Amino acid sequence: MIPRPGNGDQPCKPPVSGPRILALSGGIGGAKLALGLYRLLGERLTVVVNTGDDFTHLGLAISPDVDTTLYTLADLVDPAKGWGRRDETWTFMKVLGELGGPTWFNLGDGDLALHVERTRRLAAGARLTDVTDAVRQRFGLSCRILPMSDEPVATLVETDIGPLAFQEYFVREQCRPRLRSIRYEGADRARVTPEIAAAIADPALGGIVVCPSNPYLSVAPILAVPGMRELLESAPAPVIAVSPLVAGKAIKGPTAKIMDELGHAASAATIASHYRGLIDGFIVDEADADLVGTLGVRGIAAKTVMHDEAEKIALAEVAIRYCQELREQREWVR
Ligand code: FO1
Repeated sequence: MIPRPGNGDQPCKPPVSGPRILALSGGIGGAKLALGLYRLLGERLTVVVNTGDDFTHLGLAISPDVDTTLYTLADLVDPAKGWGRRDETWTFMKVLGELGGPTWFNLGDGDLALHVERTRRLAAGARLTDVTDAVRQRFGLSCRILPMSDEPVATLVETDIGPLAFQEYFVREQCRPRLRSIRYEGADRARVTPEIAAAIADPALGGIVVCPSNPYLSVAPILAVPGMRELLESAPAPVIAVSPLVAGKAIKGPTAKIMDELGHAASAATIASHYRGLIDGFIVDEADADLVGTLGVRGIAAKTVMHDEAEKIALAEVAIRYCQELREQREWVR
């Protein structure tokens, strides 16, 4: 029985015992499900986060997906944008613009402090894993938030206007250029961190949930870290994924557009086959319920669109239960 979140003034207090869940996530979409999982699991949740979007900007080490996860789980995120901090002020960007500096990537004043502090600690020799964990503790979060690797990996896209770094493509060019290919520079030199290896091998692990993040831009960089996919495939728990597409359309972001440009049919079925060999079960949206049984992998249908916290918790509950069911049936043994 999964504990229900608290009502009214009663905060949700997840029990400390019970199976652990490991989630793989990118930015905004993935963090929504991660929040639902966090409400139900507390310290029994570990989130492995994409760092392929990371870059150095204005001399600062920026880790957008790590920060989106931290801010979302700590209830600090800007609810309208889904990234950055709520109640942010923008004096730095205003003055930067007045000075003729680059303003295409928006850094709020409060957010800026995190980038400055991360840059300072990394320059002093700290690992991104430890810097992230220090911020996680400062934010009062009990779950673990683990960058996919401590070595830099950069998602680069080949487009019809030439090669672009991820944030140039995503933010500066607003995903308008046609995508030809994607590569994850530095992935061959990246290593799985001891924290991630231990979390995957944990005998108390009840399931691995691939969040509804972009499979090509957000989840693929995580899987490109040498040894990561093999560790996940041999984990002592089932691996499930949640489709980021609903009736062939992305809730947010360029997933459907880039699938089309890469020559893949934009459907949940394509994503299920993209994850084939890794996953033991796939959750499609209720609008795609007719695809269950045709996916080439076990699947169920559920409401995957998450407008509010109740819907995030509801989907998290479905994902946890599905892991439990697969585990009980031992159907996940490949
Ligand atoms: N997304 C935008 O669309 N425009 C921005 O100016 C922007 C700035 C930004 C700053 C810090 C941060 O942590 C995230 C930021 N994002 C911005 C979001 C980010 O580009 C994307 O959400 C991810 O990289 C994709 O998951």
